[in-house]
Amino acid sequence: MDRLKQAPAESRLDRRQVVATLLRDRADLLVITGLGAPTYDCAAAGDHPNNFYLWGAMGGAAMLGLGLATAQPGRRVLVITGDGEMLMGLGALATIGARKPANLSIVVLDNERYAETGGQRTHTAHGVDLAAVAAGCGFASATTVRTKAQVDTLRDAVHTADGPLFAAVKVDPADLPRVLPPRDGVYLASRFRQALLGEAF
Ligand SMILES: Cc1ncc(C[n+]2csc(CCOP(=O)(O)OP(=O)(O)O)c2C)c(N)n1
Ligand SMILES: [Mg+2]
Repeated sequence: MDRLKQAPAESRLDRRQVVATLLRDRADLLVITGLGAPTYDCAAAGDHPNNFYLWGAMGGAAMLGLGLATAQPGRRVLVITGDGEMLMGLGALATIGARKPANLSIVVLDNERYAETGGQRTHTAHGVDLAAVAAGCGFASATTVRTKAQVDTLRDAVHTADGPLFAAVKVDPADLPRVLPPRDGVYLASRFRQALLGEAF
């Protein structure tokens, strides 16, 4: 028996398809990505100046999203990150629950692994329920997503629903080919600021 066996294979979504769906017709959505595979997934869906990729700062993606959503209440902000990254900054969910930014969504691509560093099992492989944590922190919506239909619903909620919204999307743990967006942090920050604030920032 495969000791790494987790949920039935048919219930594990393709992370690249999930992200492509979430970013379909993205309009002026602002996107923060957690380091590693979630960054590659967003790059695979198409590099965009409204993407800010975290190449490090593990544990900081949700908090960066909170800061951005607070500074830009008129824009919708989506954080796409991994379960390992989210678990490292779990306290962010409490702060977001307390602040309740209506324009912020946190989507965790939950493969129950630290894929980037060799596939070690994370706490979610041992029963930790991230959506339950977010619900307990006071998120307006907190769900575990397992089907394509739920991903479609999530895409619309990210664009229209009152948040803060949280979703743990159960994805296949396959290690996919890397798609690397720009890696220069100064360039990425300047590009993002210019796209958001215009030439005069
Ligand atoms: C502070 C810190 N600790 C550890 C690492 C090494 N590291 C980089 S990505 C990663 C795993 C990320 O796992 P997850 O967020 O679940 O993404 P996945 O690759 O599984 O999609 C780790 C441990 C790091 N970059 N920074
Ligand atoms: Mg993971």
